[in-house]
Amino acid sequence: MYFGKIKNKGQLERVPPNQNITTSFPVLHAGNVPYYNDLSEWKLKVFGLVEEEKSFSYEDLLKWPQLTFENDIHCVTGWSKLDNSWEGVAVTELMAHLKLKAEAEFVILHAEEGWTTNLPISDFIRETSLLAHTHNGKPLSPEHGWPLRVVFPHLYFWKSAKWVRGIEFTATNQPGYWEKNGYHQYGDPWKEQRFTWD
Ligand SMILES: Nc1nc2c(c(=O)[nH]1)N[C@H]1C(S)=C(S)[C@@H](COP(=O)(O)O)O[C@H]1N2
Ligand SMILES: [Mo]
Repeated sequence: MYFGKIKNKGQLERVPPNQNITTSFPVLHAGNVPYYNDLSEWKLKVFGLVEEEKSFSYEDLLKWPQLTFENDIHCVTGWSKLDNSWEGVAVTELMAHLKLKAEAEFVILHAEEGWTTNLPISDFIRETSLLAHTHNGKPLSPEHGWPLRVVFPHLYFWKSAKWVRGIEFTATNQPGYWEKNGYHQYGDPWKEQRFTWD
């Protein structure tokens, strides 16, 4: 992996503590990469503490406004990648199609093969949160989360679930896959919340 040098103060201010800039795009995950021949069977399920559980097809999502977000991503293993452009559906758009129950406080993202990650609803619904299908002008590769991944630029990148298939709203914070295996429940890169004890 190539670690570039920080080029100027502007970049330095954008890189959280103990992170190095990379210009490559590393692939990191547990389990297998899913491949799809077609997306006619694909659904994004929304369930848990919502007034009405819903299931969205890929076509449904493509009918909503498609936005492009520019951001930096920070992996807990120490690399940061600046100036990404992601295209997809804003989480705020998804939320406009849902009604949460009053007790809902947290989100569990469910990906292929039962992989999960957790975060507070207040972080999930930020204006910067995206359901992405495109990175730097190209459809996501299977390795990077095709057909749909979440992108939360303000948290370590492990929260940005690839191959997302379910969004569950809960009353309590329930640790996901990495959070059960020693990673922080929240994961703020600016506070270096890498591990459970940070
Ligand atoms: N479904 C799923 N999403 C996942 C993971 C995973 O194991 N499964 N790993 C996370 C981790 S630890 C990181 S660092 C990023 C890596 O994304 P990338 O491979 O596109 O760089 O995906 C996150 N999303
Ligand atoms: Mo990671």
